[in-house]
Amino acid sequence: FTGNLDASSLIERIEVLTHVSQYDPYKVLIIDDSRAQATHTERVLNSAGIVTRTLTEPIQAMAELADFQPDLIILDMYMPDCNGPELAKVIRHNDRYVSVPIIFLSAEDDLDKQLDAMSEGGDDFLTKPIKPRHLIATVRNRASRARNLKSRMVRDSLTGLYNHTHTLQLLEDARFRARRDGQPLSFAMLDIDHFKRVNDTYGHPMGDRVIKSLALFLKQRLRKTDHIGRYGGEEFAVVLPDTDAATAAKVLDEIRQRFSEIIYPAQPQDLSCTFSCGIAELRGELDGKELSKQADEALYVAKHGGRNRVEI
Ligand code: GH3
Ligand code: MG
Ligand code: MG
Ligand code: MG
Repeated sequence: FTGNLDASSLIERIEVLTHVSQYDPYKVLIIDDSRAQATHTERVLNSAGIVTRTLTEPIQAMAELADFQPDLIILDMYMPDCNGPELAKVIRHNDRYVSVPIIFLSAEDDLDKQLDAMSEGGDDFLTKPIKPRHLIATVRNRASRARNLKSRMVRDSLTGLYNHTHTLQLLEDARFRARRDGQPLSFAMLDIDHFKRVNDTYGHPMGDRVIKSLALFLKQRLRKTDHIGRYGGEEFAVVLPDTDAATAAKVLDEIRQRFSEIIYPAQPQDLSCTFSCGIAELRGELDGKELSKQADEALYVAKHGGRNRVEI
């Protein structure tokens, strides 16, 4: 590569592209039955700008993981209901948390017991008392690498948006929160109109450009709290927390309008594109599958109603 691009500015660029937010503080879930122990750990980590949440009842771990989405877990060895290694095994059993680092923090100094705990899913075993700098460095290093890896696993490489699988996981998390908080939730599905023609007339690279530009357009115009996914080839999905269907339709319709006004310089003639969109709102006991099915049905109506429109 040329010019004054050094490695760090290159990395910065890649992070902008893939939206890895290395600048968001790391989030650590502390699971320890002793409030006093947990408070000490919290203070050390908080002093380094790391956000913490503490759970003294391991039984709530799975719900807390879904809600807090920590970068890393600090786990006690001995707790009344359930010991640390057992809990690590349960956490690891869930697809979503196979790669979240688990660090045991305990006064246990028997190496056999430490190694057993690691074999159940722990990544590190830190023995108390531990120097604050040691704890902070371990947490930072592990969390940083895990965050990088995760962002690569959950994103689509062409657009940097969330991939299909992760979009559905985000929908599940959002559904959980919407239910808990009694807030509305909408799910939108978008599909570019007559996209085959774009590829056939202008070539595949031009098609890719349109896909990337719609991705960027959605990122710019939606809220930071909305989750945008590339659902398939020229299909996108958006999870809109705290938003009812009518509001979602208004937002997406404005995006639809603006997107249709973009002109891509091309041969044999300049190109513009439109998309159709279907929206469904979470109601009653709808699960994620049913919600996306309803959005898909609304999308079908939009397509058959003449395309370039938003339907609920
Ligand atoms: P409709 O308005 O009914 O959606 O028409 P359409 O032509 O968009 O419908 P269809 O889903 O049949 O075609 C989608 C096309 O998108 C087919 C495929 O070649 C193209 N496509 C899928 N993924 C990509 C991609 O990553 N890049 C490009 N350039 N084209 C893609
Ligand atoms: Mg304990
Ligand atoms: Mg399609
Ligand atoms: Mg299409």
